[in-house]
Amino acid sequence: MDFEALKTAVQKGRRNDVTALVKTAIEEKVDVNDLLDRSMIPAMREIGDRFSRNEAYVPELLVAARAMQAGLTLLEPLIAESGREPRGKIAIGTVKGDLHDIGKNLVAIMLKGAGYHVIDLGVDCDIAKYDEAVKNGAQIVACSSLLTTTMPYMKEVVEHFRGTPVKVIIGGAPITQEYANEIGADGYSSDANGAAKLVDTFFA
Ligand code: B1M
Repeated sequence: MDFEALKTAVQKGRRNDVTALVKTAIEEKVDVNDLLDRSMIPAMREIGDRFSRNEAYVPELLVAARAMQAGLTLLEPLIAESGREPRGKIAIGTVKGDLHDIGKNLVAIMLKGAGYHVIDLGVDCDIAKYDEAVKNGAQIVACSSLLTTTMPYMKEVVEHFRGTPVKVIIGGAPITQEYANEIGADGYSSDANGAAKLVDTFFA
């Protein structure tokens, strides 16, 4: 199995190549963990790092994510059979009153790419939605906001989960580390790849 070829195909967003390589790997009974850990997850990490350094842009991240998803769809039954446990369960949603979801979707993609089980709550999420996800096992709640008018809702979410084991992390264009500190959030990231790295710190 050519792990480098698969990695490159994911990074370049060559969905058909990814599909063909993963199908061949399945036929050759390559270990699904090797496919993920030696090829596909590092591919997403590297493009995420380039995105963080402004060396790759949203469209490149999106095509890579689409190619990654094509591979993951083929691997899903094998992942289930292999008993591979997700690294943790993360609920993500854009906060109440806010309908922007492009950044939130990128964060969800990077988290999935990093091996987490992601519960995507969509947009306009109130506390009840985050709560429901926590009842379904989410250990971390990730909130996204793009509007200065919806930022304050993050404070309500943070206060709601204060004193519980649930960690609340936040991000979005108007959000800063200072704001995260001010409202007592457990973490902040300015971009999607950073969000995956931030989540890693809770499971280290
Ligand atoms: Co809206 N919009 N919009 N909009 N929109 C902004 C945000 C705005 C800055 C434009 C402007 O005026 N210059 C402005 C907000 C101003 C402010 O609050 N001060 C604005 C406005 C005012 C509005 C409306 C109110 C307009 C109106 O109707 N009058 C309205 C609000 C609707 C609502 O939400 N209730 C509105 C609507 C829309 C569209 C529907 C048309 C569309 C959204 C489509 C969609 O998301 N499906 C839209 C868009 C596209 C934008 C802009 C142009 C682009 C946003 C975007 O997708 N960026 C935006 C202007 C801009 O940002 N230049 C704007 C790309 C995306 C990859 O970046 O979301 O920042 P971003 O995500 C990043 C990071 O922030 C981070 O990671 C991502 C990847 O690196 N991140 C996280 C995000 N979430 C995270 C969560 C984490 C961690 C990191 O958790 C831990």
